[in-house]
Amino acid sequence: MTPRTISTRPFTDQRPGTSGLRKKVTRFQEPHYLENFVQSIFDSVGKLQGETLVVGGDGRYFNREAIQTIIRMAAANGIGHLLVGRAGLLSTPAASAVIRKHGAAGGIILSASHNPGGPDGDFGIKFNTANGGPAPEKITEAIYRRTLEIDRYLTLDCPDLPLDHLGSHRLGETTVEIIDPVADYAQLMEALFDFDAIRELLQGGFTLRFDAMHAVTGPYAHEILENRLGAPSGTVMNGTPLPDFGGGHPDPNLAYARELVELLFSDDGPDFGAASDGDGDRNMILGRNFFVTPSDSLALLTANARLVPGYRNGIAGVARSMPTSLAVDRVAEKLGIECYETPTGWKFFGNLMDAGKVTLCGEESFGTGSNHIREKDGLWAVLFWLNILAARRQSVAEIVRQHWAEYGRNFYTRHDYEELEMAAAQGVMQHLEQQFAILPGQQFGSFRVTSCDNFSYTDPVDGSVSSNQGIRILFDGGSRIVYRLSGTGTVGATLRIYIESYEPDPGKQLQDPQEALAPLIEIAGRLAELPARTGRTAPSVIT
Ligand code: VG1
Ligand code: CO
Repeated sequence: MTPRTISTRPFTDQRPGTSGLRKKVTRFQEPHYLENFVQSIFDSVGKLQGETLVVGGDGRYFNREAIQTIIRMAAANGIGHLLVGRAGLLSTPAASAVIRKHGAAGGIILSASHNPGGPDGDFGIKFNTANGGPAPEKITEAIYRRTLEIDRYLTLDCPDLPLDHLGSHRLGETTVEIIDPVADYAQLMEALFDFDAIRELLQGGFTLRFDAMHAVTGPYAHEILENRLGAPSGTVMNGTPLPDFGGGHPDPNLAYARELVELLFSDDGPDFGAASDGDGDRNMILGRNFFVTPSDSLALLTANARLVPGYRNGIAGVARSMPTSLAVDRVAEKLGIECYETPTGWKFFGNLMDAGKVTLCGEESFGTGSNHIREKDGLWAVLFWLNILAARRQSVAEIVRQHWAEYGRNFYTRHDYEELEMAAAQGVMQHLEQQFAILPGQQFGSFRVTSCDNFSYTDPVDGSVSSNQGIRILFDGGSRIVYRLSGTGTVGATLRIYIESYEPDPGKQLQDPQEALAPLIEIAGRLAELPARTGRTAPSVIT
């Protein structure tokens, strides 16, 4: 089998965003589009020849075709050993676990995460390095530069491989192994959590539902929650991965996981509910009649980590993305550990974990994880919660309220304005920056601005600098407004506004966040001149 060289020409829109390259499926289906990006990975990453590479995706439309293409190209490029998830499936956290366990040089993950799928939906591809984490900016920028000059790629002429059956195949010098996508991951979860205690909790009448949203976590949740932990069948909802996610939006939040939310907020709903996203790295945690904000969840996991076997010896430090609420900072302070503030996107946590500086990390966007892998991990967060619930035997609501009473509550909300015109969105950001000189000291109702900046991060491990990571306006008493433009959308621009205030008084902690934050929400809109600049009077999504 001799590799074939195909000539090609660059596409100019292949710069990876917050989490890989995301575009419409139709763009990826254009001749050479996927191939150019994959070859650019092989050309710029180096050291992959003869090595092991992991390949899998979230099962969305075009996943199988893309995997067959990548297998041929990987073989033509001299990759030694390919590990491919059966049916082309690997959740993002499972891919990270497999890379680490098998000492792979990296992995290619096909996913557009929570973005809708199907022929008119989105597709995505990202490269993870040998530590199992998303490639850092240095590498994604090198890949991008390569896409701008590429003039050929390598492939093989060979039939499609049977992805649905476990087994080993040989393509020239390359072996391709179709692996069970769940096994390594499930084993890792058993090593971290007290499965016996969770099993006992479930036997004692505690009820739960997990919504896989017809995305990749279905098989993982069936195996772990139902088979290994003994939850009754039916615990996992929407558990069959579908190429179009059943027409839904596989984003685990109050807006898109409606079915689950209604169940948890009904009269005789289950005690616990959770959902994950398209590629299995996000999580939403619900108690009966109770929603846990992701920022609070990170703080709670940190405060309760010693109840979990995998973290019994304590945690080295924590990290959160800049827009994530300051709730975890207060826990870190009490524990006497470091809390790092990074730009949005999991790739910024990798160095901190590799250097042993942090154990837990999280983002406000329903992402939580730890140094067990180098990606955020949806089911891991669910198991962490179940382990805490098994140890404390209190309801989710009780646990969270106690936490607020002890540490204070960070009221938090995110307002997204989707599909704005790029120029209008950039205009908002420029307008805000232009006010930096005059804002400090200004009074807005009862809020006084203390400082503002455009967040810039210097990685404490390798010294690399990432600037322009979001505008922060800080007020007296710990309130904040943060503005940033999304790096995962595929249509126009998405403006995210993150709003937060701190309430230490337990008597005032039970308000609805939208009400508690109403004055700040108003200030956020006024400062950004939203209606005039974007024509919008309300956000597209509130989380
Ligand atoms: C969003 C979230 C960010 C997350 C990223 C990838 O990015 O805000 O916190 O890391 O998605 O998550 P952005 O640039 O659109 O705000 V996933 O589950 O989509 O891989
Ligand atoms: Co995701």
